[in-house]
Amino acid sequence: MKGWMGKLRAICLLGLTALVLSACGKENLTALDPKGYGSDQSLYLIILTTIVMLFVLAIVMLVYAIVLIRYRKKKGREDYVPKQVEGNKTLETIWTIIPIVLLLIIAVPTVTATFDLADDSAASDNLNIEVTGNQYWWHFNYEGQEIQTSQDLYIPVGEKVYLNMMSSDVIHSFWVPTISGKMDVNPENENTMYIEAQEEGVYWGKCAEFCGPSHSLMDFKVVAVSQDEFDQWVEDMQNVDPEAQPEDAVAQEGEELFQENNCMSCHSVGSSPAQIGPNLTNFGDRSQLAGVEDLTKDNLVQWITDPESIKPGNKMTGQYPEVSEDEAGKIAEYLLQLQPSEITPESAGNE
Ligand code: HEC
Ligand SMILES: [Cu+2]
Repeated sequence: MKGWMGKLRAICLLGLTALVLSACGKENLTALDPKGYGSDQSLYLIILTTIVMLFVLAIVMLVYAIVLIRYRKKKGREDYVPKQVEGNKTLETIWTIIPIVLLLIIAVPTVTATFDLADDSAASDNLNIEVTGNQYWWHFNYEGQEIQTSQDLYIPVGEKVYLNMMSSDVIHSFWVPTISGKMDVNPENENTMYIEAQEEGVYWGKCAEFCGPSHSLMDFKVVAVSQDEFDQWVEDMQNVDPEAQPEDAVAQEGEELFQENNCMSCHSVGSSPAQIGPNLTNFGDRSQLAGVEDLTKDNLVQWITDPESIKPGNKMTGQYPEVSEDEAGKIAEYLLQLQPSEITPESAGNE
């Protein structure tokens, strides 16, 4: 009976572990199925270092097993002391050289890839985007294009896109596992990196440096579209008239409430660079709210009335007059119709 219970427990534990681990694998949030140069390099280095480590593990376990079997206490040989090899020059040399060689095998490709990914010699011929990390959202400024946007980074597929990255507060780290390596985003100095998506699609990004209570909710997306679609998106974004009135009467009321409730002191629509909160020019085109929740009217009303319940410690909570659910519904109608483009994460295949 007891053995049976033990086995059952072991099977349950194994099943649970498998379940937990399998949930980690989102198709577009994995470094193990690279679709960009940076992540190609990362995977190559992951495999290389794993092989080296397995090699070391195998040798150590082999020596361990030999020693364990050969020099165990045997009947009749209790006083046997094996030959002492302390200070053996040959052995000392061998086990100094092997680790050096192994470290070189890891270090040379790692350093090469690091310099390669930081190479910005072609930056001036390509798209440059200023990336700002904020607690707990990302802002993107398309240099020379008059486009400001937040949360979703649109890029043309197959092109190197140069990111110039800084933080407005604490250290964050920009990471889109499927297409890029990681890069720290600091408040003091600008770090640069380029990304390149080899296939069209939506790639999920994460902040990879602990930055506060909602660090794990600091999600964003890279939307990689064809060059034609990208050009269309740029045109759509540039054509937005921030003064345009919504057609719908409820949305119009919503816009007024948006202006009356201090929302504009942190958010902007259009290309003016208000930086305290996300730019909302194409808010209705997003598929996520604040990076994490599905963008639905209900969730949006919840965000406007109580952002703390969605992202603890966010910088919007308590910074505007209280709005009723009814008012929040009208504001939501206004924000959801901010849809300047047909090119969206959905059209690019967001899952
Ligand atoms: C003190 C500045 C501030 C004020 C005032 C403010 N917000 Fe925000 N808002 C933020 C910040 C910061 C975020 C990002 C929160 C996060 O994701 O951590 C945000 C996020 C949002 C989002 C989600 C945006 C996205 O890209 O998903 C919406 C919608 C929003 N705010 C609406 C409003 C409305 C409506 C008001 C007025 C009732 C308002 N905000 C007032 C700072 C502010
Ligand atoms: Cu962060």
